[in-house]
Amino acid sequence: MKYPLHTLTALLMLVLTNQTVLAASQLLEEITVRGEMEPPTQESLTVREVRESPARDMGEALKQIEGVSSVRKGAIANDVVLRGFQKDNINVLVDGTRIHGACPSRMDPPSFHLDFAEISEIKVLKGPYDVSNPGSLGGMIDARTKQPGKGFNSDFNVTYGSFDRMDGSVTASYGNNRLDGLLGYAYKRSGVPKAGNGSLITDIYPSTSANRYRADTIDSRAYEINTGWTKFGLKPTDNSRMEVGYTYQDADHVLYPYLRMDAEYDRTQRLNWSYRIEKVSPVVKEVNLQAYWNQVKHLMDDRLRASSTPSATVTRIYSMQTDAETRMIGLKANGSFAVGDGTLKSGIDYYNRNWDALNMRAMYTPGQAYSPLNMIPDVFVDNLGLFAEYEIPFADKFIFKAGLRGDLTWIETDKGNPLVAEGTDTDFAESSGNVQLTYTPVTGLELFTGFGRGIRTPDPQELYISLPAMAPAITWRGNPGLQPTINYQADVGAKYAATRFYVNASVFHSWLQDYINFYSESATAKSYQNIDATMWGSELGTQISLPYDLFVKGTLSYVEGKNRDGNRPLSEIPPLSGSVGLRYDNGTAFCELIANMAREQDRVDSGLNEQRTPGWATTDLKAGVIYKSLSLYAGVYNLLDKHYYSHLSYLRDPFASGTGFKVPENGRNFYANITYTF
Ligand SMILES: [Cu+2]
Repeated sequence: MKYPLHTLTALLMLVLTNQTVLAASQLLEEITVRGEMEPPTQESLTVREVRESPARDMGEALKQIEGVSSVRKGAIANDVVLRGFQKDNINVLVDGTRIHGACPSRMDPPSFHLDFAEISEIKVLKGPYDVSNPGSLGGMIDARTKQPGKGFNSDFNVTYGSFDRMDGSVTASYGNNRLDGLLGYAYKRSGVPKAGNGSLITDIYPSTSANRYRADTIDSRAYEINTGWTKFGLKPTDNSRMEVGYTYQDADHVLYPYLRMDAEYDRTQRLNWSYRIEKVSPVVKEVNLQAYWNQVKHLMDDRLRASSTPSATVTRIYSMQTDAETRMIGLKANGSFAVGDGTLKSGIDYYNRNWDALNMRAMYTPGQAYSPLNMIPDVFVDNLGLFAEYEIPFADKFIFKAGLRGDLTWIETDKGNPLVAEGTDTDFAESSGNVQLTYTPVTGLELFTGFGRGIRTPDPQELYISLPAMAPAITWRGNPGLQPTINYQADVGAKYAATRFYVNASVFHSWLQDYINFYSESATAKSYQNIDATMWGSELGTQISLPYDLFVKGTLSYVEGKNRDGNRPLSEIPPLSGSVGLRYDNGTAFCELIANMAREQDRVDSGLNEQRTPGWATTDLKAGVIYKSLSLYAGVYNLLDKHYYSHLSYLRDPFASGTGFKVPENGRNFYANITYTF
């Protein structure tokens, strides 16, 4: 074992994380895959890492990856942030399909609409290097669902933990050479977690706030989610496969202390059909066809808050409610072809997204209580895109890759609201592209450089949302004149991999033209504007296998954003953070100690009255045994019961009910998991 010791020592001093595995050999395989198979701009999370962690959703689980953070709004439904890029600045996909939440306040981000038990792997691509999907401006996250294996397989998985949290799932599958099928069901629920100071995370408002939870609801169930799914596969020939999958998810009574309302329900359906044929001819390497549909129905109101207390004006069980729905239809066709010494991948894709949100408030229009308002005025977005990407190795040590993509986008309102008339339309024609060069001077060392232009169009909310309020309450409105954001980004990365470890370092710089920024339009209105902005950041990651069955994993992430027009920091940028984990794993038993830390975030957007967030450090401990097809894990997270906040969970207008109310992270929490595979 030859390690460049000086490098490692430096890394270990800097970094830290968690991570884990069922068997030492599996861990080594992960190290190999990450070290040798993944390009420096790509990261992944395996099913093992998801299972061992007490993460309640994908947003929380992905925080294990350097460069990824999340926005906490409650006990669940964490929104993924990649290198400071969030919401529509990144693509979060499921098996390559687009899914958007229905809630205008992102109670249900894309990653909320699937269960862990459906997932086999999550791929994270950083930077504007994905041309096969529209809108991968800052990066792309794709959750791949499990495929049925050969023969009969099933597994049973249950986790129980602090705050009466329970997660359970059962999957069963059968497959032969021609046909396969899979069935799965998952259930999760939790009470309201407590923060490190012993208070419920719902208990963050003063007793005078209208947004405080009512005495009988403050400790009610934090969420309850049932998910069922099925998948069928057919292999007409040895080199082709057709697949159809369907998922139904019903989330009930989901609390969002970050916001002024809670979700009564959030019901999702996902349907995905795909056909793939490989090795058609020496020239045609692969052809993929895909068609998908999904729908989310979301109802939220304030019935659990003091603001719904009956009065002369509040005559229903709520004082405010939003009934929202979104639908997506998508088609994709692409292929890979041998051209010269390289591979050409090219394709066409189309999607149609509809988004409608109806808001009703007791006091919005005096004399007309609960008059309906088209908060998001039934907006249709059509997008048609074409792309081509060519990859060619040359001179033994180099790989050159270049991609180009063109998109046409049409957006139209089917209803009107105080901001925009029915039938208003806008369209965009944009192109994106990138060049990437990978150099392997010696085996194991990979140097990467890339430059890209990424595009994303304004979304229906940023363009057309309208939520008027009587001063001093804040009006929230879109900006129908918004232009698409263009990201010119440069990346440099280096990865060194040997059989027992890898180190990956990357730096990026983004010049953002027409970045869509949330801002204070006036003392009583918040809206969106195009600004010039820059972002830069760096990540470091490593996984090392040491003697005596010991493993070390570390991550370090930093990003900085600047509003160049306003000459101040961009809002909602995560602070410097990192983790380091030490693990003993002999293949049948493991034990892991993880330290996580974040520095204070003092780069805040004064224009939004954003507040500083102090730094913090927490410790997690977990252990497990594997006996044949049974595995048992148990752990305690936030061992020292620290009371702390993630900077991204700061409550901002138009929802802030004052300054300084934040949703704290969970205090000390225990969990135990049993998985049985047969
Ligand atoms: Cu909502």
